[in-house]
This record gives sequence, C-alpha cells and structure tokens, in this order.
Amino acid sequence: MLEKIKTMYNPTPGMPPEKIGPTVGQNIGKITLPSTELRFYDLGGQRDIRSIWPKYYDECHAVVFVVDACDQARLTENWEVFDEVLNSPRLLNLPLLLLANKQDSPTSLSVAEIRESFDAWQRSRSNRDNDEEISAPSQDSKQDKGKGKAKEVPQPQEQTSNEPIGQNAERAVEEDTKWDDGGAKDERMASLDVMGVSAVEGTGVRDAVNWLYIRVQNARKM
Ligand SMILES: Nc1nc2c(ncn2[C@@H]2O[C@H](COP(=O)(O)OP(=O)(O)OP(=O)(O)O)[C@@H](O)[C@H]2O)c(=O)[nH]1
Ligand SMILES: [Mg+2]
Repeated sequence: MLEKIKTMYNPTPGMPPEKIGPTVGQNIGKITLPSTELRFYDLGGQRDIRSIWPKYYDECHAVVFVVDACDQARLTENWEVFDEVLNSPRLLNLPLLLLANKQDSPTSLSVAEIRESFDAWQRSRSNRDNDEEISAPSQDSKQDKGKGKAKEVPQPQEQTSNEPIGQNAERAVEEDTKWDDGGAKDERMASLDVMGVSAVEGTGVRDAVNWLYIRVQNARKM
C-alpha cells in the first residue's frame, strides 16, 4: 500500500508489488501535499513484529489499519488485533481509518462485508463475555463492584454512553464502570471509517490519502 502511495504521489515510483516482501520492522515513506507533508510508517503485520507498534503510538497523528479483505480465515485474528489498536488509550483521539485491501480480487469482501464481519465479531465477543460473567463472576469483578474504577479489560460494546441509568442500583454501579471507557469506544466505533482499496491497482488510494490529509489538517486546527 505504501509503495503504491509513493508511486502515485512522488516523482520516484515505489517498489512494484511483485518485488515487495513481508515488512520486517518498518518501511518509511513521505509525500508532499499542499501545505502538508505526510510521513508514513508502514509497520509489519506479522505476529512477532506487532510488538513494535506501540513504540510509534506517541508520535503518530493518524492510524491506518490495512486488512486483507481476501483472507477470511484470518479475520478473527485480524479483529482481535484491530480491536487492541482501536482501544489503545494513546490512539483514542487520533483519526483511525480501516482499509479493506485487495478490492481488485473477485474473492475480496466488500467494505460493507468487512464492517459487518467486525460488528459480528464484536457481538460474539460481547455475548461470550456476558456469558462468562453470568456463569462464573470473577473475583475481580466482585471486587470492582462499587469502586467506580474503570476496568482495563475490553468491555462489551453494546452499551451506549447516554443510556439511562437502570433502576437496579447495584447494576448501575457495575455498569457505570463500563461506561467510563465504553463511551469513548462506542463513539470511536460510530465514527470509524472503512474504505475499500487495491494496493495493486491503486483504486481507492487517493480517497484514503485525501481522508488522511483532511483529518490530520483538522486535528491540527483543534
Ligand atoms: N490482489 C491483490 N494482492 C495484493 C494487494 N496488495 C497486496 N497484495 C498481495 O498480498 C501479498 C502480501 O502483500 P504485502 O504488501 O506484503 O502485505 P503486508 O500487509 O504489507 O504484509 P506485512 O508486510 O507482512 O505486514 C503479496 O503477495 C501482494 O502481492 C492488492 O491490492 N490486491
Ligand atoms: Mg508490508
């Protein structure tokens, strides 16, 4: 993807797709747009390499998460990783764009299907968490009750931040701890942008770069 961006925006083209191997560490790229320079840090997605991602969190101004929309077998793993990124406190206020790559392929999922896949994954995790809590309340959750402390584990996403407080006071206290961080996450989900691209053919790439350009500019003004 980054090599395609370089090819489309820079006088010197990026590497052609057939020459690109898996990214080990980082691949850097820079493009110049009116009154802005965008610097890209393409970080390898392999399991062992993901541990370097957080080292970049303090420095970046936006996050682009590229998913292989053809690789349905790895979507669950993909969503687990994406969810961590989505909920990283240091990234919480940054523009976040999800790109469904390989739209040129007949087997790729569309943007709508990718969105639905993530929603479905969230729903199933949410149901699983609820089931676990009902069948075996952990010592932690008992201790947390009433302390008003935000939990560090991901919380079910179905709560909306403006849901009225329930009649049951005990439940309300428990739920309150979830809303502390759940509200920000819900807002993030509601505003999550997903775009389809093809790093090989270049479709959607300009839209994605424009999105970044506008979002980074707007964030600067704030
Ligand atoms: N059809 C199609 N294949 C693509 C596209 N983008 C990448 N590929 C292929 O997918 C494979 C992986 O591509 P990479 O660009 O190395 O993927 P990556 O996400 O950067 O992988 P890491 O560097 O390991 O994180 C290669 O065989 C690419 O040729 C695309 O838009 N369409
Ligand atoms: Mg790569």
